[in-house]
Amino acid sequence: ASTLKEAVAEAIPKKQERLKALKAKHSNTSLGDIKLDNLLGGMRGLKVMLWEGSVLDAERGIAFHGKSIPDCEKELPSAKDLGLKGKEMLPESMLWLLLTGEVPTADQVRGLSAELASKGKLPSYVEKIIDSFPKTLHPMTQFAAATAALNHDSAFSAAYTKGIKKAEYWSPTFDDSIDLIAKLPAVAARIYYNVHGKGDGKQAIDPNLDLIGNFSNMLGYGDSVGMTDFLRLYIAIHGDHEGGNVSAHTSHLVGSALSDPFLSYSAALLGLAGPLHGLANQEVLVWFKGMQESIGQEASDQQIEKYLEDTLASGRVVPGYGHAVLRQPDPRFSALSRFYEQTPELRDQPLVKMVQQVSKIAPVVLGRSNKIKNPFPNVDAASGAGLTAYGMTEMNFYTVVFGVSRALGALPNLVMARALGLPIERPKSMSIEALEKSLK
Ligand code: FCX
Repeated sequence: ASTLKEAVAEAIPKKQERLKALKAKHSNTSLGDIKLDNLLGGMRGLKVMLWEGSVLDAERGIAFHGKSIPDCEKELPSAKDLGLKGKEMLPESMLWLLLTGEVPTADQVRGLSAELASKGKLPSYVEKIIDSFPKTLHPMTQFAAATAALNHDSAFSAAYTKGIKKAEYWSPTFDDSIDLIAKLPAVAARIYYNVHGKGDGKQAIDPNLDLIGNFSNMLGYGDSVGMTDFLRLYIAIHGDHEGGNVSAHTSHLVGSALSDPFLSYSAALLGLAGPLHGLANQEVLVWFKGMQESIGQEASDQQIEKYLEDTLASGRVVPGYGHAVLRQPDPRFSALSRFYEQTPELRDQPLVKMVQQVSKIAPVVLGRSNKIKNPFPNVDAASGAGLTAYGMTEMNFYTVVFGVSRALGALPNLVMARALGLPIERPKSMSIEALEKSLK
């Protein structure tokens, strides 16, 4: 296949066959019991959703079609492989892997980058909508609203209105998804310019650059190979984290009503904007700043330990630590830490050093609590420090960068859900009275 769409078209019939075989053999096979604890406990652990891109293991962390982050770093075409400045894997390569299960060639990725560049410019009505937002409106709210507004030109919506057949749903869903992935950097950069005055808010997209090379230019960091490469790694590894997390599940749920990809992903962004999910990367920096003000930049291990204890005693969460599924340090955290250690200009940055120092002390303090199930750092503990070190000090923009990334996982899943004909989601809810009656 020379294009991603052709590769997806080849992958779909094989998946349809495998699903058909599973259904034929196992439609009534149990995947586990539902306990009251599951119902009251945010449905943790219940296997109730099909999600093709990645699987999260509590001990080993994320695997994208079976490939760990270090595997992807080795195998996926990187900036270097495409002759660009930098060396990190490209989010386009990750997108190809997530959609098809295959590692693309450098040429395939080059073609995808060019396609994304050709679709990256915003229609002027969306620019006007973004420009009309008050600067004080949180960038995530702006991001979600602008993303929803892009559905004005949705291919899926138009095709559905015309009466497209169910077997063909995936095709305009794919077209919208690529269109949205191409435009998210421009939406984000326009918001960054309006709120923080950096970059130029215009979209001078270079057709020979990759998605993140162009994103970095639009944000005003294009001259920094370090920042551009950091963003590539950041965006590649934040893309997918199986289906049950709030943003991924939201896009799946909203998409199951056949809302188009722009609406589905806008909803996902609103979930990502919550402090227990994507906003945690902003919260981590707020927490670090508070700590620095309270105990200084060169704090000792004992002072940090005490600060962590005080945070817990005050009833707040320590942002960047804990996870609903993981029971080991997050491999995404480890990947960012490795990047910091291997990058001389970052290694000695105060905030980067603090991230590393806290990541050794916090698991001990959190581990003493008998309720916290995972005392280890998650990705958000590390991500803001690199952005800050490269000059992006505006914490309320960090979740937007996460939001540019999560589309790489959420949108392929919408394409697959439609290719596999998955139905509208409609789990059963229970009232206390209904539970009392049925559990007697
Ligand atoms: N600090 C303090 N308390 C914590 C904690 C933390 N980092 N992590 C968990 N706990 C508490 C929970 O608040 C809960 O307390 P409660 O019983 O009084 O309500 C108890 O420990 C049990 O929670 P647990 O089962 O370990 O964790 P959950 O699955 O309920 O929640 C999150 C998982 C991630 C929400 C939780 O660990 C947390 O709030 N962490 C801080 C916020 C954060 O970093 N979120 C980002 C996660 C992720 F990587 C992402 O989505 O980006």
